[in-house]
Amino acid sequence: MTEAQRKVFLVLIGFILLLASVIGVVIFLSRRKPPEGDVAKPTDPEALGAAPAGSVIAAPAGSIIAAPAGSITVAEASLMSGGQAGKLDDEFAASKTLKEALLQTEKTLFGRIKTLFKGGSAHQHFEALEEILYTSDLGPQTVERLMAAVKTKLSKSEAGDISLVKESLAEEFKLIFKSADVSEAAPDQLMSHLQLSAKPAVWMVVGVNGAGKTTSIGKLAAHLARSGKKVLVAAGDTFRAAAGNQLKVWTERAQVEIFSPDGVKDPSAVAYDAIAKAKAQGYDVVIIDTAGRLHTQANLMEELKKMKRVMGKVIAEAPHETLIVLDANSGQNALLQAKEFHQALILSGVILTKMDGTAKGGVAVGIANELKIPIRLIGVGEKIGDLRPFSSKDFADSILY
Ligand SMILES: Nc1nc2c(ncn2[C@@H]2O[C@H](COP(=O)(O)OP(=O)(O)O)[C@@H](O)[C@H]2O)c(=O)[nH]1
Ligand SMILES: [Mg+2]
Repeated sequence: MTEAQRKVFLVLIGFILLLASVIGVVIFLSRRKPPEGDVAKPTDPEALGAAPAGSVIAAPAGSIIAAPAGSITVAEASLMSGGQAGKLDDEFAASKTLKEALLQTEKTLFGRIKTLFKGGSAHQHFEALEEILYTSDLGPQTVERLMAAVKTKLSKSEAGDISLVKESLAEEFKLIFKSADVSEAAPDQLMSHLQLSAKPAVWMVVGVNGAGKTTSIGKLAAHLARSGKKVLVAAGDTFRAAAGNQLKVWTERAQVEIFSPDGVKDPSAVAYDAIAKAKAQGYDVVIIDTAGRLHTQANLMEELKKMKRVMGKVIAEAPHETLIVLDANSGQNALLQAKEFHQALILSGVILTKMDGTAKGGVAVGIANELKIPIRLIGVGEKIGDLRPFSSKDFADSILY
């Protein structure tokens, strides 16, 4: 090897070594764990499992039901890295106004009355008005009452203009809701008409499957927790295996505690133990979820009656509220359900859900008129903030004016 060849060889070796060390440094840097605080969004479930108890899992609306047991979506995971509270606040804030939520009712029921009376006098359209009311989920008894009121009002007027019809309907609604003890509540007074004075206050939530019990409990629990109450939610729907998981996700979103003992199939036992725990540990409110269906429909009412009796063994006055959840879209069926549950359990109030859907809303008037059970809350969507206090004045205003 000549001197020149030797030099070229050495330079080549030097270059290769330099290249190797540069590659080494690059690999080292790329594999190095980023410093703390740089980790933006943990996405693997293991990491999330280590999240502190009670951390919020705010899933997008609708994803709750579909999520397999214990799983956490990427969207949920991204929230775990911080900003949960902000997201929860967003959910509360982003909700519809009552007027927006009742848009469907306005379109289907009273919107039709408005167009009906665009021309001519109310006298001419009397039959058409009756037909509209009959198809608005009010129930025959309530339609008759309303028609009688309209008739009386119109008998005093030759012209019979639309404002008289509205006036008489509004007045009659007011009377009906008053007789059912529906009180006025400001939009921010969600709980003002629910029993909260006892400690713990025990609320039993009943209704058929799919009505929105679990969802409404989640929303209620979130509002209560937000106002500083210590809340325990009992998983009393032991019939459906998925029910417990769904409730768990909701309680995590609401940042409240769930009582769901493993392997306990007797809903009365769950209710009893939950109330006993709440009493011993200073909880403010216990909300008890229940099944909408058992193996046979006939047994459901007996089971619920038993649950109610058993609750009274821990706290004599419990449950302080027996709330039925009704899907407003189920029309006259909702009225029948309310009747059946009321007969068995003596209901204290109604939560009318899915008013954001194609609900005609008339069922609220029908229930108040026939059963004298107050409508307390309405569900206007699937988000945590989509729960509104029912206000008879707002209800009448938003559909008549
Ligand atoms: N749009 C809308 N959907 C609702 C409302 N309340 C409940 N839901 C939906 O109705 C379905 C049944 O609700 P769930 O709480 O499981 O009913 P449960 O069987 O009575 O416990 C779910 O898909 C909910 O997201 C509401 O106010 N508006
Ligand atoms: Mg449920």
